Amino acid sequence: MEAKLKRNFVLTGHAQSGKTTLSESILFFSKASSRMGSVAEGTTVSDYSFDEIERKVSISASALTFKYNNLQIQIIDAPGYADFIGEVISSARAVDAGVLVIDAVSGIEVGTERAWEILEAQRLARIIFINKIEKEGANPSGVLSEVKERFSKKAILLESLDSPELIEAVAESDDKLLEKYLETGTLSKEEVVSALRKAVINCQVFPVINGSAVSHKGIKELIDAVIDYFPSPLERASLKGKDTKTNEEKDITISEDSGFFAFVFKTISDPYVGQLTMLRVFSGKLASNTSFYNITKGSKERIGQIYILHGKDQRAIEAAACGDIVAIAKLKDTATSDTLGEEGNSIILAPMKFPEPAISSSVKPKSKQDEEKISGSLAKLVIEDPTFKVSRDHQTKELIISGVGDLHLGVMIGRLKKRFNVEVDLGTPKVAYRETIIKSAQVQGKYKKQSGGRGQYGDVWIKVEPLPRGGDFEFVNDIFGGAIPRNYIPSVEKGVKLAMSEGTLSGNPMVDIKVTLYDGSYHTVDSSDIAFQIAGRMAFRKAVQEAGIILLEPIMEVEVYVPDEYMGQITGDLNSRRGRILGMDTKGKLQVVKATVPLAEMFTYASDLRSITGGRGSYSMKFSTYEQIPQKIAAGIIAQAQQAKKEDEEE
Ligand SMILES: Nc1nc2c(ncn2[C@@H]2O[C@H](COP(=O)(O)OP(=O)(O)O)[C@@H](O)[C@H]2O)c(=O)[nH]1
Ligand SMILES: [Mg+2]
Repeated sequence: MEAKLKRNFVLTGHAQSGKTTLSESILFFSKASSRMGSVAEGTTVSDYSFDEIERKVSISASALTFKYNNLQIQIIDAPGYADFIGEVISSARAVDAGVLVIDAVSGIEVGTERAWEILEAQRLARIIFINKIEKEGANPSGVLSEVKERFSKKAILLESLDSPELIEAVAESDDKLLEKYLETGTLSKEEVVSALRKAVINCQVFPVINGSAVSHKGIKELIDAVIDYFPSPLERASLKGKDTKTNEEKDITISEDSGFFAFVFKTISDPYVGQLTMLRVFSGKLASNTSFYNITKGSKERIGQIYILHGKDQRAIEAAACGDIVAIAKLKDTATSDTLGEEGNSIILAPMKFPEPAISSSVKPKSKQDEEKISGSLAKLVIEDPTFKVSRDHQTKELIISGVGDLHLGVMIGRLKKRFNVEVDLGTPKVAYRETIIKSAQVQGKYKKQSGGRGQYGDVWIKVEPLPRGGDFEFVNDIFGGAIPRNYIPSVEKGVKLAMSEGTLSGNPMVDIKVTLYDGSYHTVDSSDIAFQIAGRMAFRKAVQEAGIILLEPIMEVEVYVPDEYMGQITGDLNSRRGRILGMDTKGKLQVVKATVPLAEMFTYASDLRSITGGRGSYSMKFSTYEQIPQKIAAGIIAQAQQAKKEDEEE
């Protein structure tokens, strides 16, 4: 199928706004399904996995593919809960546009904002669907005003093409049209449609549609708008990549006839075929049973059958073409965030950035059999979910799992049991503290053992520098003139990474550090991979000591909804939790307090809020950033960690 006949978009928004139900309604309307499934009954095409059916919420993004009026439409239905935000981040990298679903009763919620930000970051064309308009208390016009105020004045109700507001907005996006409009006072229908299409693609107008997924209102309008105004894969926002040879930014050519170019946005596991790698083809074509070049890894990989997905159904296709979102089974070397193409191409797309896990918990296998299987099973879960991490506490030797929130960890434990038959006891969740540095330092790390027999020799000079929050880790090789042979550079990086994961002050991993390897020396006989790993680790440990270490803690963005009379108590309570009040707002009959609060202070919030408000308050929470822990509290955490370490050594 020609790329101009394809449309794809992500369905995104706050949890419970009706995205999955809307996807069912779209499938039903376009005759891709003969009956409409329901989330409550666990019969939707999109929420097909056992955990989604059990919990009645979307957990993983799933792809839906169908034909409508000779067009191929692909939808990714993304989950709305903050704990699964990683799915929205990756879905946004697979599509050309987004439909933002907002509940007409609740209006803009935390998840709505986050979804908007993610779509904005990829400059994706957007349609806003205000859902549940048939429900009591629905206020679509109020929601629209809120959208205009908080997101964009260019959010415009798509009621009729003669609405003066729409015509004006469209005219403003094009000088020639504006001139004609000012002169004649009108524009033809064709002019409005084609200019609106351009404006939507350029994010100058965001059409708004009112509707109801359960009573099939606004569904035809939505599908028509997707076809008329969303970009085809050839018209999407331009894509920029980095040339790995020159480090220059380059535009990606998007066309059906140029070389194959794709991005791996997700890896999922299927009970029958095993690991499925999901990719978006941006350019060119890839046939089944051939091979591609993994540009990120610099290696060629053979492939078998390519599939196009529709919920849990996999349809074998001969080839994946420009614009398609497809899956390939059992790839060996290809991972999420890799860029794929043809040999000789050196341009890669930026890897995805996911939130650091904010919450950790120890896991203890229940039986001997569980113990044998746990590491392998956890490793598989990590491959599928870039926001899920597994580590070992260096002091207690316990296995630690970390994730975005407690719901996230709960889902992972459920998967361990159901998919791998591994049962564990979960410890009390703990805050995932991090360490970082405050200034830069340059040091030498030298590992030398040259007394009799074959020796060991590795010598490196590195510079460490603080990165902004969320910067994670960067390793720069600045070696000139072969001071260290090329093959030992990855060894140094490995040693540095190991030291980073061990932490220094409190045993928590270090983050947001740039390490530049700029000098060193080697010995033709005694140098080895291991020697350079040790030297890298030594250098890093020394460098961070000189660079000043601080402790970081996760800070959450919290929204509390309460009746007016509790406002005083609620803000007082948030203050006592080291919270910072950002603002207050009214939503229907409720007051909304927005604040940032350290996660460490929020563990008992659900029950505390219940007792303050007699069950009338509710709240939502999402990870915001890591910030430095106040000195006094940090001192306590460090003392505790060192005590634990001491006890451990005495044992
Ligand atoms: N009244 C009403 N309820 C809806 C509508 N769309 C979805 N719902 C309900 O809202 C809840 C959440 O729906 P779901 O599709 O799972 O939302 P998602 O989390 O955004 O995918 C379910 O109970 C749906 O039945 C609608 O148009 N009107
Ligand atoms: Mg859903």
